[in-house]
Amino acid sequence: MGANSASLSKEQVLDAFRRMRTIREFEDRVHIKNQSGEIPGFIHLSAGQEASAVGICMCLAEDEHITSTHRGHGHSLAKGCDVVAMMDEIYAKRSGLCGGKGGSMHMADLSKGMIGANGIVGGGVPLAAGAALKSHVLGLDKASVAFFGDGAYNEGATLETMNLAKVLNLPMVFAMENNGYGEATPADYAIGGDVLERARGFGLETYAVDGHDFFAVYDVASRAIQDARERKGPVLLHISLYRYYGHFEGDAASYRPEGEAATVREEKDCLMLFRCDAVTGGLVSDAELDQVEAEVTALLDAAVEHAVAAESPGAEDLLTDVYASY
Ligand SMILES: Cc1ncc(C[n+]2csc(CCOP(=O)(O)OP(=O)(O)O)c2C)c(N)n1
Ligand SMILES: [Mg+2]
Repeated sequence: MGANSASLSKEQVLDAFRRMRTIREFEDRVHIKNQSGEIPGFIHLSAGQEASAVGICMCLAEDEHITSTHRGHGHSLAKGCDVVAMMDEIYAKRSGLCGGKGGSMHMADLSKGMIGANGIVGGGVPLAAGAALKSHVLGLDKASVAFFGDGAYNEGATLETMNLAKVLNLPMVFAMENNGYGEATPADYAIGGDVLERARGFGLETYAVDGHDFFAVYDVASRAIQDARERKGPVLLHISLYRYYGHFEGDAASYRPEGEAATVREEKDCLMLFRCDAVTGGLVSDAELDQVEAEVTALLDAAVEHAVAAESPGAEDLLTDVYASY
């Protein structure tokens, strides 16, 4: 554990575990409910990647912004979006986070600093630069974070934004979540050159971190975000992790070697490592973590029940939310 994570209070440690556990249970429920045909739309799950979302979002204030990807449930929950409203949104109900009109790939809650999930690979990256530009223009000490994947690291929008962020010295962190694959294409094959060298070529500060280790992510992210706030320059985090489910729900994932996902779960699961480190380090007890798990299970039971029973939008909702009023 580094200096920053060592200064986390017991409440913060329990909160981090709660957020990670909530994401895992949310994703596992959606996986099951999608298989039974209850959920409309296209779903991408982030189970396995929780330590990155939570380790980074815990370093941000509510009014600091993130942008996400097509795999955005974890980022949204980590940033504080309401669990019940998110499940309602997945079920396309009127009480959903976005009125049931966005679904899985368009979660957003500006009141929590969550600008949006995004079906366009790399599409969220320039939007985070926009939030950072606001901070720059108004002279605020607020940072913003763009989450994106290894596939998005090869998108022009991402590369152009790295350049712009350096030119304008935007208070921005590029959080590249490398889960080893962009759809079925291995990251090792698709990324030309060295990941960190590429970002350094744009003049960014860079850090590499094990994305299975919450405390390691928190240590690096808190430093990177503070540097961005203090206008020391934009930063790239290369976060190595793994997604347990397929690229999308329904993907047979035949491009992965047999047993790869099971081995990562067994040896590097972020919740398992968290429990081990936090208990061994004397930060919390097993019983306290068990209690959090039980509360999260009850919350997810209630969220699914609420979503199933909630009302769908009606014809009268068709023309609302079309234009923003200023
Ligand atoms: C601009 C664009 N190109 C292609 C796609 C199709 N597509 C959806 S997800 C994806 C892979 C993205 O991989 P990565 O950035 O590594 O994110 P991950 O799915 O691994 O979280 C692709 C190619 C898209 N949605 N948008
Ligand atoms: Mg990927």
